[in-house]
Amino acid sequence: MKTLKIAIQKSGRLNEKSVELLKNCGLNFENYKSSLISPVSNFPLEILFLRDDDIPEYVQDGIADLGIVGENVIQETEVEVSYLQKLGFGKCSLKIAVPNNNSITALEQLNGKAIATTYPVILGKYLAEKNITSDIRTISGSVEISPGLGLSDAICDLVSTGGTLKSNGLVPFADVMSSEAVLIGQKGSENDDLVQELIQRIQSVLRAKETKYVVLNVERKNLNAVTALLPGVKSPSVVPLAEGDWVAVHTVIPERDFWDRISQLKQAGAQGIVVMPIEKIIL
Ligand code: PRT
Ligand code: ZN
Repeated sequence: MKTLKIAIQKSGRLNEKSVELLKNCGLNFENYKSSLISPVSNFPLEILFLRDDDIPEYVQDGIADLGIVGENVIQETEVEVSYLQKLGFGKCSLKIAVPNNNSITALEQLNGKAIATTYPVILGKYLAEKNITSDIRTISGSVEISPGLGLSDAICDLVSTGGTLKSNGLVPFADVMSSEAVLIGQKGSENDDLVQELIQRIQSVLRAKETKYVVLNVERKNLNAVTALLPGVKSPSVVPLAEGDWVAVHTVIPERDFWDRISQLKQAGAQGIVVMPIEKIIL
């Protein structure tokens, strides 16, 4: 039987979440820091641990069938791969930032200015689209210190909390792209049954993460008011309680409007609300 290969980051910001996602998909594998390849014992899959920069090309060239990597790296390496699934972690944005004592307020003022970055391809396309001609200086790291050293007038780098920019006296000036970790596959791999099976497992884990399982008690006379607030996977389950007029309602609600929903439910007469994490939702 065919064995798939999935490439994930060996160490760094995406490693832990990538391993966690695959483990939550029920895949059994060892995660030794020293290993470069780890077989999965209960699915025809091998995990390759690589530098993130190498992952897009490995997938494009078929050395790995699948990969988990930031969209920023995929776009910078300009590979031909299929985007299979956004994964909701590793979120950041690629921004142009300038020193906070700088007078640059409009994009056109970047004409003729030096911008240091590790993302020359993405930045080059962005500036070309805006008809701006800057001097793009490609450096391999610590981009944020280059204006202070007099090496550039601006930088273009990834930002998540903004702390690095701030502590280097820089302010974000323009959003070039937003990025998150994605599952990519070799072109056409989406038609493979095993790949489909894995995508479905990943989707069931992601869906579960976005929702909470809620059990609550309500008096029958308030049931309609309470169920009107509950979406459920289809509709909520209603279970009679031993005590006469009361029922227990079981349902799932989206994590994002969780606290709003809970207070609305209480107002509508819900009591004894128990909220639990969900492991998987298989539709
Ligand atoms: O060793 P390897 O080559 O595999 O890893 P790497 O060092 O190239 O990448 P790594 O582990 O730093 O990041 C992997 C991926 O995480 C990136 O390609 C992005 O898709 C994603 N990601 C999410 C980030 C950030 N957030 C991020 N904040 N990657 C880098 N940063 C850096 C940024 O470059 C800057 O130096 O963090 C600093 C800014 O962070 P804040 O929080 O101060 O804004
Ligand atoms: Zn890297």
